[in-house]
Amino acid sequence: MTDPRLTSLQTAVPGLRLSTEPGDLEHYGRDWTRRWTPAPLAIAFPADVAQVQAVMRWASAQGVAVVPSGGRTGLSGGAVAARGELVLSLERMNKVLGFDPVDGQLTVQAGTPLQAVQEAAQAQGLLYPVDFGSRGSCSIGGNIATNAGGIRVIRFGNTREWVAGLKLVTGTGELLDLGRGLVKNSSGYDLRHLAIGAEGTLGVVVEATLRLTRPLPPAQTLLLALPSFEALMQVFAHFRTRVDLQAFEFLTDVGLRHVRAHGASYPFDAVHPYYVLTEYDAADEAQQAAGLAAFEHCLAQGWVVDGVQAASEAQAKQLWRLREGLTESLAPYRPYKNDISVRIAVLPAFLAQAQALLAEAYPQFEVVWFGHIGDGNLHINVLQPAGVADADFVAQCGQVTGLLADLLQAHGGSISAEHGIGLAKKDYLGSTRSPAEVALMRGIRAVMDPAGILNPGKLFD
Ligand code: 2HG
Ligand code: ZN
Repeated sequence: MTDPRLTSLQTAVPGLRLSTEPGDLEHYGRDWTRRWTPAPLAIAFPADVAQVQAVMRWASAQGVAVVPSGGRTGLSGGAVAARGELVLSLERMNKVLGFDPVDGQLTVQAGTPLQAVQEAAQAQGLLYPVDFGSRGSCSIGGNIATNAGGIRVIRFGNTREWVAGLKLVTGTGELLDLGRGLVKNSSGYDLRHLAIGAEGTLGVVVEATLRLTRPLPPAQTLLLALPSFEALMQVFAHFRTRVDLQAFEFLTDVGLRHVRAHGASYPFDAVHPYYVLTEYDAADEAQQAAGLAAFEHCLAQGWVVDGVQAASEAQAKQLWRLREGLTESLAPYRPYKNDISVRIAVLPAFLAQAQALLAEAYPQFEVVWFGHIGDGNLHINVLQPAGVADADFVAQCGQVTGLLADLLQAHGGSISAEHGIGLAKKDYLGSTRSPAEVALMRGIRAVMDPAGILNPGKLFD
């Protein structure tokens, strides 16, 4: 029998597409974490902003919790619906609405996949520079909700830097037109930036106006093999001052083993403890020579023991697979993820302590480190061994995360660099944000969502 709330929703929003198909509940109720059992009330697929507003007005009147939903590639449970929520999928709102050649700004609906945004920019001879492995599946609305980072932050910053305008539907169904593409606007609080990274707790992102930039110059892609983490920091310090970096990513032999087992090809004969995948501007001979000189210097210092330059775009893609294939290759182990950041200057000191902590805490678990070293952002994936029960594994990892959170606090770092707090990290929010900050966040949330229906239980309770 149909839930009477859905009959009421259908009456309140005529023409709204709704699904209660078991396959849809399962699919739209989860994200890439695979840790919570999906149990949404139903999935709503609004066709336009007016329908989103009508759904939110209805939900706030009825007290029904709503989970805004993009590509659900999140890794913190921010888009999980495990408690009878209505999932509000932006998937049908996936159109590029327009491009202004004078402003160089692209306006898209929130459900547009990141890759489609990048392609629309490219079609205008420009670049939307935020980029990461899930580009084909994630949506721009989700990117905005988590202030997503990725592999080009070192050059271009996070999603936040590129959002010139944002349309947001609040918990009461009000439509806010924030920023409006203005370059200058000194007229009080910039609510746009509150919504960015709010994980759908302050409103539903329905439309974004994005800044674009000039395409990147031709790059040299280089995979380096390194003997130690100390060498990694030396190589980074050397390269960043001699070339214009487009990316500087690292992984270890442990991650390499998984990604190779998953089909990525490996260019070296021997296996090494650390790897860097870097890209830097190589538009002319001078830039190419600077890159080569940096490489040779690192080799001479013993910071690098081997290296391979991509000779073609196809080879560059192969090298990138070693880094971008990591998340997928680890997924079968249902890893417990930490996504942490510290200031780059603090990284060596923090890492020495963090590595010691994790080695002691997880002697029996496999731990895979990788990430965006140039942003001070490390990803730690703890693999769940066969035979260890879910609850035991999560409890143990949660306890270690508490210790890691203390260490991060001591070093002024963050418990979530780019994946968001969601459900997974909310117990540790206090290590990164002060009680006064959290109290203010609660107050802001209560103002923008007085009925408490927007993604409840996410970020904080
Ligand atoms: C990446 O950098 C993503 O590849 C995912 O942020 C990280 O799977 C992870 O832990
Ligand atoms: Zn990342």
